Amino acid sequence: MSAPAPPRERSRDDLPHDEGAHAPLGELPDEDLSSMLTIRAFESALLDLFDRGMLNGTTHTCLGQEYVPVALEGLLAAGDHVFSNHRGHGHYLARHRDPEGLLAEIMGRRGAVCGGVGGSQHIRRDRYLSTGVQGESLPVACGVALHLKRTEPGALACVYVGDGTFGEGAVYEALNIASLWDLPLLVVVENNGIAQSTPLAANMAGSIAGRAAAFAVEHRLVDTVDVAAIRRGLDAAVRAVRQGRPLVVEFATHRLGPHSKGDDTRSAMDIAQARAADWYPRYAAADPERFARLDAVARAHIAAVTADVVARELS
Ligand SMILES: Cc1ncc(C[n+]2csc(CCOP(=O)(O)OP(=O)(O)O)c2C)c(N)n1
Ligand SMILES: [Mg+2]
Repeated sequence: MSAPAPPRERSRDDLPHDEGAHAPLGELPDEDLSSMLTIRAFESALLDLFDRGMLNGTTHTCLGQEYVPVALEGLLAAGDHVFSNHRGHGHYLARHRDPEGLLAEIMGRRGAVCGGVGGSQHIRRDRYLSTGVQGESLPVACGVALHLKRTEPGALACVYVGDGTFGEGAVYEALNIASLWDLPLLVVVENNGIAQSTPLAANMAGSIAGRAAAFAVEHRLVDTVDVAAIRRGLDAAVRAVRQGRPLVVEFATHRLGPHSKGDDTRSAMDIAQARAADWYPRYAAADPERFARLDAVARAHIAAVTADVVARELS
């Protein structure tokens, strides 16, 4: 008996890809644009709090990548599980829309989501769990996906990982089992081309697509910031995940800021490229009046949340 053929490697043609900064964007409800703007305002506020010496430790912002969890949120159901990583503020805010609880968590103030003991990277709320340990969530998500398959068919486990995390062995054990057991596992790779200070080209032989194919797992590449197009393009594949066809979705994305604080080793050209790919000016240009209105609301909301949380007692 011959082995089943692995799925073909997906090309950039599988989903609408970026036609450039002036291509028209698909219709996006206010709610989704507000979600992206809230994440940006939240992380900008965090950086400001750091500058004022009001936060301890470090932070890993997702500035530039906010559209990824917002796009996913439109494809996820309430009963799905979401597993996040060290760069998880956007994942949490897209899922729970709770800047207050998250900021209180980061600052260890009253009202914190996890009593202030988890901080930015270790959050658990309902079916949402994050970890700062790279790759740790993949095997855990596999177990959850198996449980969902048995007890809540149609629900899935979604895991966010970075490109660098694709170097962790646990990722491959998880892909192997997910494929073998037809688990409803959705792996979202935020490929920003760098892991801390190591560019992708220096740490990955082959490709993310090729590695998924090695386990007969479907792979899709998303190379656009157009949230409506992303959702349209992924809809059928995410439905298939719910029926037990695991999927790796690779977002070609960019982080605007450093890895965490003060550790940006990228060249000026790389940083300029990340800025040029930013969704924010693109959405601003697409509908200036609506964008300015929603952005002002998001900033005012985060400013009010910040003033409130900062004034609270420690948790
Ligand atoms: C097991 C483990 N090794 C190392 C680290 C330190 N570390 C935190 S994030 C990171 C790089 C992650 O890169 P990537 O997966 O590409 O995600 P990105 O930061 O680009 O979002 C490293 C090495 C860690 N948290 N866990
Ligand atoms: Mg990375």
